[in-house]
Amino acid sequence: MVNVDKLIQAVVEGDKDSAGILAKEAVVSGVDLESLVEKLTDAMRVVGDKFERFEIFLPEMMQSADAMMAAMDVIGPKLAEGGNVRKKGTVVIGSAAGDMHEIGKDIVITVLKANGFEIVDLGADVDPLEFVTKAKEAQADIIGISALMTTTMPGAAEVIELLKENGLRDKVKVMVGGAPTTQEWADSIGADGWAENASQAAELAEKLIG
Ligand code: HCB
Repeated sequence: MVNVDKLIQAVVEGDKDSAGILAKEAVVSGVDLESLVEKLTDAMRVVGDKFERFEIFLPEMMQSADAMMAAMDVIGPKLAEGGNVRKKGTVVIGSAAGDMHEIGKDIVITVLKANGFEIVDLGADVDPLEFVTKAKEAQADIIGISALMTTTMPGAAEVIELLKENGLRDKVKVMVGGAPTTQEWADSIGADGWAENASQAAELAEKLIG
């Protein structure tokens, strides 16, 4: 019987080696991987809350990020297996300007790929104009923007303004997400959709391409 609680604990405590081993056990045991990823995402929120309360500091938050990435290195490929092979559309995705957080974006990418989307991953700290240029080049259906900080959320609004300025707003849908974001904020900047997690992002992407 796999111990999901131990895996969560390893991520919260930043124990990268145990996280990798426990993730392998979880994958072999056949647990539902999407719900496992959601539990691990909640674990990262616990880490963030501890950081905010000064119970842990940047090095510990980095260790937890490493442990989460070690777990995702194992879980991600399995999650992507058996995905829908029929191409549904192209998504250009990245983290907003100034934002180095990538774990959530990478999970969204894995789930989108498993659901038949082609991905152009722009990485982290993406300039608003780059989103627009790359979306045009790739003839993308959707731009996905991940913002993990209140200070980087305005970058998403800039992408939408640039799409308008370049006459592309009606050609490319914009979906946004990231821990501090909300549906209300997404509506306020004129995004086409907001997703709370990776499974919702995949559902939303399908809806957006009709
Ligand atoms: Co970071 N950090 N961090 N951090 N960090 C946060 C985000 C805080 C909330 C922590 C806190 O104070 N409570 C905070 C931001 C506060 C704010 O906005 N006001 C913060 C801060 C302050 C900072 C630094 C400034 C710290 C410092 O240097 N003093 C610094 C900023 C660096 C920068 O970006 N310029 C920093 C650095 C780091 C690292 C490097 C240690 C590490 C990132 C490692 C990496 O990504 N390679 C890190 C981490 C890990 C976090 C927390 C703990 C977890 C983030 C994470 O990976 N979550 C985070 C706390 C939190 O989020 N509450 C904390 C797990 C993923 C799976 O969840 O929400 O990202 P997610 O993604 C979900 C979901 O949102 C959705 O689907 C995903 C999968 O389910 N989704 C989308 C995401 N993107 C989407 C896009 C779409 O289109 C659709 C859906």
